[in-house]
Amino acid sequence: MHLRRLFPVTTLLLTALASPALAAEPGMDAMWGAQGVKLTSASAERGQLLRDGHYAMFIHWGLYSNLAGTYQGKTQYGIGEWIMRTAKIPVDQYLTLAKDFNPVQFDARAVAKLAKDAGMKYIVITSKHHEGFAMYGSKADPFNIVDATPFKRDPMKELAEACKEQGLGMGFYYSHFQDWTAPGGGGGPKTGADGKPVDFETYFRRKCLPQVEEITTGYGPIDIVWFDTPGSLEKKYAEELVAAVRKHQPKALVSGRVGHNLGDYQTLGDMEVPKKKVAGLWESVDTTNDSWSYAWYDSYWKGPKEILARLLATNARGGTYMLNVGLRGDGAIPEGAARNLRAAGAWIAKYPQVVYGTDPSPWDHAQPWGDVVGHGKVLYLCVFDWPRDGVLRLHGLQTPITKAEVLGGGAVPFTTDGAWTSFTVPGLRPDPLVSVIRLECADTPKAVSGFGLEPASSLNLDAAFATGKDVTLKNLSWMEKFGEWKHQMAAFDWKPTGTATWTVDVMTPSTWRLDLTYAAAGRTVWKIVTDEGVTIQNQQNGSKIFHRYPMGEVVFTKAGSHTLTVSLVEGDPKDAKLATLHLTPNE
Ligand code: JFZ
Repeated sequence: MHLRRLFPVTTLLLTALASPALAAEPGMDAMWGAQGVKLTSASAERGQLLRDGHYAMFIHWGLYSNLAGTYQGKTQYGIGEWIMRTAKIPVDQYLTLAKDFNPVQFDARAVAKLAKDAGMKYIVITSKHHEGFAMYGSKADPFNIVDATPFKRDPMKELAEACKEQGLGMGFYYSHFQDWTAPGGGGGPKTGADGKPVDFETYFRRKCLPQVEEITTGYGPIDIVWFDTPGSLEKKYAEELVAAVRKHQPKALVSGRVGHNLGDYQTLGDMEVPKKKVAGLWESVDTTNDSWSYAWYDSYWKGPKEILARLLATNARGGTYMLNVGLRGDGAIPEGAARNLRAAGAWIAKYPQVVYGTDPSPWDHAQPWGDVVGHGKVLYLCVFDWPRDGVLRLHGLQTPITKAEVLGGGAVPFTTDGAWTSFTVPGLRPDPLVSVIRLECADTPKAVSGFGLEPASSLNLDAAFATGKDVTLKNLSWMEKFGEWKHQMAAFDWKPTGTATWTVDVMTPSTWRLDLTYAAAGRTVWKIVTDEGVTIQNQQNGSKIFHRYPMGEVVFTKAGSHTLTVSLVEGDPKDAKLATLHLTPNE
């Protein structure tokens, strides 16, 4: 199954969920390769921008932006920068798009100002995407914005200057393997204008390496070269590219997607905010809406609270968050993206210490009400769901607290009882977006792993935290619209004796509604048994896409540690994929 190669080694394809029409299309396979990185002390030093900044702007902008998701009157849903593939545009046709590209609304200062107002610390922009069109004045290849369009300006130069003015870092995305319009490039024409075969070596010498030299010499000091989709690129080419970056920009980071473990840091699967802590230097890349590049129909903008939730969750798991904006074909910033980014940025301006230079959470998972980041002996409890009963409960903090306060507000009284700390908080949330409680601890805070179950919050137990027996637990990645990735850990391939078990520390005897999120081929019967012998068994529907179904009621009669064990009673043991167990207070 050639589509396997689309995925990093750690992920597995849910073939049934990928669009079969697109999956079968030539040129879409072999484009993504496994990645991973080794960290050295030099790369650790270069990583300072990621670690301190924690939040960056990604920009996808190219000829595809001008199509805005439509070709010859037909809208193509899915990531817009792949429209040459999704709409099957022939190379000679694609080349002619340049003459209609005139992004006169582009204002580099406005873009840099937006990033600054959003609270972002650097910008990474597409200098050349898979389409092969250089968004800067390239001497190496005429298919570029200065030589092939009526626009004639070099927007990369303008943006590099604007970033400098705003004190922002700057980096270039460069598609080093895929080039769909240059002979010899990955996924590109196999022959030149004369009809003779052109190999990748020729493409690499003629276009790829010279262009990487150009972007690393013509735009002042840059901070990142963001290579992408190494596909079947040979190691020697990745090595040469890294050497070129090191030579011209010794302080710049090279993204892990350069391939062959040669990058300085790791990028998780697109649009992925991990649920469990990830070690090392890494980033999550995400979009303000669904597509990376501008698409006319794509208005599902993430709101300020969702942006902050994804940013803080990424930081809390140990990473940096890079959030994309697709500039329009006329060069303007889409208003929906700008509005939501500014609103999130206004929050960050109020609480900068909660974002920049923070340490990951001492817990390896999020909290039921939000998330936690640290800084030395300080913890910031970022509360997204303010408690309705005036008590915020925290499970598993092992280090004594010396001081607790609402950030920007008053002191917060608290009591501790075993693994639980209870904070008496104001009845009304202090901040309409995310309220922060600042804790000072006697030492660097430590937490016990494991989940607490307290009366005021729902708890979602992800398969990432389950213990499996005679079942496979694995991270699954699939797309719902083309190129729009979803990621979920799941328990599947159930043996007759297979179980998935979660352990929870129950604060008080209590009753809960229990739901399961799963994917399955059809109707499925699950059984959930607690250590106290409570049994829920129920049949619900199943669909190939993950969906949440009610199962039954569960009672814990005693406080303390309990287990919930799930098994499959009826249903296809290969297709039944269990993702999450949800506990909701029964009120
Ligand atoms: C790549 C590009 O193909 C896409 O157009 C966009 O630029 C995105 C940021 O990067 O897509 C990828 C690359 C890697 C993975 C998934 C999509 N991956 O490793 O899961």
